[in-house]
Amino acid sequence: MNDVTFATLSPSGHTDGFARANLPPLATWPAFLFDLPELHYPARMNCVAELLDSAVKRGWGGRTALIGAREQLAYAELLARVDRIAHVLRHDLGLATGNRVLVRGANCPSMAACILGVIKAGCIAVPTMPLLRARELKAIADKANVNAVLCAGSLVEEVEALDLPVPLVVFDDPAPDALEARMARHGEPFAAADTAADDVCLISFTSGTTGIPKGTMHFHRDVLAICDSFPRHILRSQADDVFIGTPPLAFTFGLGGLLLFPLRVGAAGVLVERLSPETLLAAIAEHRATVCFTAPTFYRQMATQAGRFDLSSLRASVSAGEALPVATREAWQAATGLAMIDGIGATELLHIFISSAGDDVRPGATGKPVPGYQACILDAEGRPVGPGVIGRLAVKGPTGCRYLADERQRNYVQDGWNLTGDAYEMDADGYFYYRSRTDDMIISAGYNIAGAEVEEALLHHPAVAECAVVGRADPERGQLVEAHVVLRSGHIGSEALAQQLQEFVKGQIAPYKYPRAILFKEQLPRTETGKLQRFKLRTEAV
Ligand code: 3UK
Repeated sequence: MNDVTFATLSPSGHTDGFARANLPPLATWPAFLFDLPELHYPARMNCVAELLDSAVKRGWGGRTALIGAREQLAYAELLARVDRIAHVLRHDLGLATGNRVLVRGANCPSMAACILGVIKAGCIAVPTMPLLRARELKAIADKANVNAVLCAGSLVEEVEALDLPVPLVVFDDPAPDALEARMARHGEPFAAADTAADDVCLISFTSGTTGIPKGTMHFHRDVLAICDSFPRHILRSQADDVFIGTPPLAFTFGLGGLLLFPLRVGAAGVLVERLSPETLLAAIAEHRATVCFTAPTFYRQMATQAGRFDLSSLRASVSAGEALPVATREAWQAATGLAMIDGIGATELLHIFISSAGDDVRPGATGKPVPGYQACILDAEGRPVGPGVIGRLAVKGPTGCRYLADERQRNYVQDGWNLTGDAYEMDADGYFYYRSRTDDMIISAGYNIAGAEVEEALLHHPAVAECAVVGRADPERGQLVEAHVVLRSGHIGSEALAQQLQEFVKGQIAPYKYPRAILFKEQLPRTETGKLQRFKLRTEAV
């Protein structure tokens, strides 16, 4: 197989050279693989023209593209809206190609249209999550040096507080200078900006459970490459699919799963905000959704209520963002009959790169590399290790890490491999098993303990709704295995129950791994992308 590391980039279609100037040095890029014919893209292309204009040209104009809480848009209607937005950006606001546009909103059709409009205009979309506060938004706006902001009317306060010296246009808003009023003045089609396949179109900030957020830069070709990998080969999405789920569009898990993947095949994406496990189940039934994307804890909570809803339309459920415990896989399968599709993705690689579906699923394993990607396990010195040895997960494929002006590029990419920061193990058949984050391995009295294994054991207990196991600094043992447990309703935390849980764990896994401390909690701290914030548990006062 050929590793293609581009010694040069093709001529940019951008007037503003910010993105090219702030890409990491070529020598620090990962290798890129384009062996598969479906990953051969033309040197010049705009990914939104490929996703949207081509769909309408193919005769899909009347098909439903997006379903929101208040409106539905057919492909032709979405295209018309995207074109109007592109006109506003380039003509009314006078933005140049290559300018960065921060987009802020909850999941809804207008948020999606804004992201697509920015990219079709040849600008670079910087999507941000609704829960971010002024300080976090400021860090992103500064780092990406944004030239304009598109913000949902209901979320504008935090942006106004920043007092950025760039145009701010609100959308989903009746104001006379809002995006909708401006769009009404532009009826003509917008010819997609003539960009290079390797021009940056998206800067996605990592959800960052720790540290300063990193901006990951993605090309037009990367956006298509994720559509032509996981959904094509593992999910096997088709035109009659209806995608639904919880991840925000500003998280690449949601951007791919709820917007890009459906558009690539002429399918529909349901975009509704603030879904709970219960309302997601209701929405699946209401929209006859076929494919669901959400995090493991959501599936675990949904499993207990699934019986009350008509989920007969659902054919695939994708779990990502965190490790999928076998107990959760089993509960979901028992409730719905569906074999969960686990998949590991990362903002740096844009979407899922290891996964398996259907008969290829092996419980406990994330899966095998998605066609187009390669993976292996490396030891501390960077040498590949064989089956049964825990080491650092290393990946390469059509997408890979390019941080926006960030020294941490050298940590994530070594010898052409993307190092995700996960400790994994491979079996003799090439399946990959998640063990922990490399920096989360608990070392207690000389033993290496993967928190996920202890969590797995606890989750099999009927009183446990959710749990998180961390290593807390301990003078005697170095680290102490500490479990934070959320109980199912009807159970009350007590010393007796804690002891019962400890015995329960000892009955399933090597006794030295049992949680010496158990703390009962109302809820666990999570990011907006659904990830557990383990560092908060490790450091909080007890
Ligand atoms: C962890 C998993 C075990 C793992 C993401 C799908 O999560 C996404 O991106 P992030 O940048 O985080 C990446 C890290 O999250 N992780 C994700 N999926 C799994 N661990 N099993 C899994 N199935 O530590 C990884 O390094 O927030 C997920 C698609 C797009 C994404 N950006």
